Amino acid sequence: MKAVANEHLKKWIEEMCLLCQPKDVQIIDGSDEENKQLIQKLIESKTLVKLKRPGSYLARSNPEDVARVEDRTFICSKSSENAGPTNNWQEPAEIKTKLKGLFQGCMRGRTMYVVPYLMGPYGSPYAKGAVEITDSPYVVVNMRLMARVGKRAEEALGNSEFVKCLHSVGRPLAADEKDVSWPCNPKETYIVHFPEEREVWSFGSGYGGNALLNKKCFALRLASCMARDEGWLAEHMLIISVTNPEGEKKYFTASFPSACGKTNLAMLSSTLPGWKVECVGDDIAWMHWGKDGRLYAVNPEAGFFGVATGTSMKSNPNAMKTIEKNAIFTNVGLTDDGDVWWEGMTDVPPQHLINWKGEEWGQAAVPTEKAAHPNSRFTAATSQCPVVDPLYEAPLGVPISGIIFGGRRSTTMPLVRQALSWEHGVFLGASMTSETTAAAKGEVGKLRHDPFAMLPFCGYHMGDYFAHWLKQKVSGRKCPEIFYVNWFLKDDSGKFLWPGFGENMKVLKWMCERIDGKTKGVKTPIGIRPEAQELGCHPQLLEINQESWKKETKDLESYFATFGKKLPQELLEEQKKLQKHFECC
Ligand code: TSX
Ligand code: MN
Repeated sequence: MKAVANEHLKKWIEEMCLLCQPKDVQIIDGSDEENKQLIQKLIESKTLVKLKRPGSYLARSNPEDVARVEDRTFICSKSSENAGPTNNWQEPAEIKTKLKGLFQGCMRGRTMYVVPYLMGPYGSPYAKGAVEITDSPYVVVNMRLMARVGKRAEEALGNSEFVKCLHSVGRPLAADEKDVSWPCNPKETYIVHFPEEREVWSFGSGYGGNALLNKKCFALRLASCMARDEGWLAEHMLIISVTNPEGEKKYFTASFPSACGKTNLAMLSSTLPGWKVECVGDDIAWMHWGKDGRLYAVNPEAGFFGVATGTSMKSNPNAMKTIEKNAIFTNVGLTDDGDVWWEGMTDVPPQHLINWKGEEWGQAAVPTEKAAHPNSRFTAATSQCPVVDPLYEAPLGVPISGIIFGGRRSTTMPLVRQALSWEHGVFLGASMTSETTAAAKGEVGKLRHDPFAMLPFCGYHMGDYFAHWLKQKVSGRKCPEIFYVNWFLKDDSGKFLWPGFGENMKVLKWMCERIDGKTKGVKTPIGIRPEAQELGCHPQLLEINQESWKKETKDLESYFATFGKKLPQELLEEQKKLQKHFECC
């Protein structure tokens, strides 16, 4: 084993070797040669299949290990009150004893990989160092695309403390036992966060957010706690720039619940001549206030881990170009010529392929099985995106002019509106709701609350989180304008009223013009809206239905009540204001 310089890391590796008892230890340096060897090993173990696309591979997971496991995810702060009513909590010392039992000898017969990584651009004062210890080489090759991994990250750690992420697939190998292609332990899966100790312990799953601990576990759950303590924001938001025909550029962040096309918006291909969108990130924004009083965002990630299903040259041509090479695909179909396919990629499916479960697919006239799992993924570096913003790695981030919230709603929520104040904007974030789709588990079309799209990702009490947002308005600061959008309104016959996708550029243009004071807008009780002719859209897209809003406001009252006394008074006041308005008329 190569020596490590950081004293804390040296000690932690020794401790974790004693606990997990791996066959050997490999410190990840991030080199191409090292990656080549890991890929070779993954091909030999049949975890990866080499594809026709240059430098690209396919992985098929165990069918029981296909998504994040929210009922197995815990926020183990010292006090249960700090985890709040929306997180699972267990007493930290008790669960750590349980975890130590599970991790005892869990890496027998496997290599322990030590992955030093940095979240945030190199040289950024906002970047944070961490190390993931994992027994999954699949995790290592994905993290290499998703984060800044290896020697440079280890150097950036210096001798300081770092976030400790421990991961095991939870399936030790006996002396001469043959490995399976996707080792995991679904019955004993635990994703456990210790916010005060800045630690994550993840056991039993090799998939996505359960195993790539840099992403949801660190950059959102732990980082949201750090942000609360240090006065910044760690958010589940994409970051884009919008440039007008005069070449003037504005940056926006946006958060949406799942199945709203966040990655599609992050790489939007504009239909408006002269207007363009460029991408800084598609999932996470770390935001700090600059000396000039403006809010600056960095993308802590270095890659995309996007949903493949539904991605096409029509829905997201720039994502399709991003994954033309050096990409890892998980749980998609494998075509006869060694390429990938998933539902929604093309109008006509291939005649035959091997589906995500490794089965023959396509002979039946109406396939009963899916080619790809609905939560199938692609992994690729941000740098490969053809519309990557020139400042995507700027150490101080990009200045944010607007923050966009949204949700998938077939009724009630108009296409776009602008918040009336910072408090009203925070209220809009807190009142985010979305209708479930077939991609998510559970009933289709059910309304779910997902405040700030942070419900599964906030590492502390959501009431305190709302208060933290409200506190950001301080004199001397220029808060971004806040907007709320809904691309998914339907008419009475069930047809989408708004064409969406590239046409959303028109909505972004209106936002830019509002920010610059170039258009007046119409003030309503739920926010400032455009004139229908400004967007050239159906007037129904901007209507306010009194009855629907009366119901909406009442539902919000009972939702807000679930946060108890931690719900900030300002948000209750916004809700009451609306209730009063819609009751009387
Ligand atoms: O991503 C979407 N966006 C945002 C794009 C930047 N989707 C896909 C959602 C699933 C992830 C959308 N779907 C959007 C949208 O704006 N809008 C819709 C609804 C819709 C679907 C199909 C059509 C129109 C709207 N088709 C035609 O009009 C032909
Ligand atoms: Mn996300």
